[in-house]
Amino acid sequence: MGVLNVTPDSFSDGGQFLDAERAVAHGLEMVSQGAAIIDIGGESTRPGAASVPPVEQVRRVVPVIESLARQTEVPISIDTCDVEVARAALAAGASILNDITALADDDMARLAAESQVPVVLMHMQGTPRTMQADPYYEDVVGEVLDFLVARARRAESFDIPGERVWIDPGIGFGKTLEHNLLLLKHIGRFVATGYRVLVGPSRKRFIGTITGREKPADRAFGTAATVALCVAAGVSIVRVHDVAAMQDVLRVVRAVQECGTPGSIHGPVKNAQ
Ligand code: PMM
Repeated sequence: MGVLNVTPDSFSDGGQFLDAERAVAHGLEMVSQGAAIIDIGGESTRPGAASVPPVEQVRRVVPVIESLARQTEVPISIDTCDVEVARAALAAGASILNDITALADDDMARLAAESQVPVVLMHMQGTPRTMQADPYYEDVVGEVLDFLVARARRAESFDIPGERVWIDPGIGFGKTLEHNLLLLKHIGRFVATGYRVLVGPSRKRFIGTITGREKPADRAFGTAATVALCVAAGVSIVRVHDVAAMQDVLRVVRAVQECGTPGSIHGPVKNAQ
């Protein structure tokens, strides 16, 4: 899943794609690099960010979705927790809902059910404005897992079948460095629920803390490590900025996973140095 933020202030790419034409060009570039989904957002959710009124989000994202949907078959997801934005995005051609509040709003749950689209349920402690103030858990993996399974069951009570529910531990959303690392280390427990798992570690602060890379754009190698771990553990979707680089990571992880299997698409590697 390639990230396309049409915002002036997202932590990694804010301001770069506020112009609709440039946003569309970047979306198409990510498609050409192998993105299987383009995730479009009109509101930054970086720590401390203020919320953006739904009309402004619609103004930012709808022209980009319409244009991309005309030019590519790749599914578009809308990153929003506002039902009005979600409705406008679906009408414009989006076909996946990415809700960082995990369907906190019943109207969003009803919209997901009616429109029969997949929905990403993400865990967050607090709100973007407050979440990094003092995140606290007794058992971060158990609590995030319990929350997501409860929200997935709630989605099913709205007639959203389990196949259309994707769960996401919400890396960086009300989590310390240690919390993020524990969630990644135990991501296999999320996969074991049977729901599809999405993880969004790309260029986030915890990677900068570990590597000393201040600029988000310099965090691709750190991101690659998390993507490799996630894919090896069975995660279905990784939400990333550096699509071409992460596509290489994915190919190599898959080649290792599939080697030695009869009928492997890669075949035997001959004369390897
Ligand atoms: N992270 C961001 C925004 N939206 N959605 C999901 N499902 N999971 C995430 O981890 C996630 C998200 C923040 O990153 P950005 O500012 O680069 O978009």
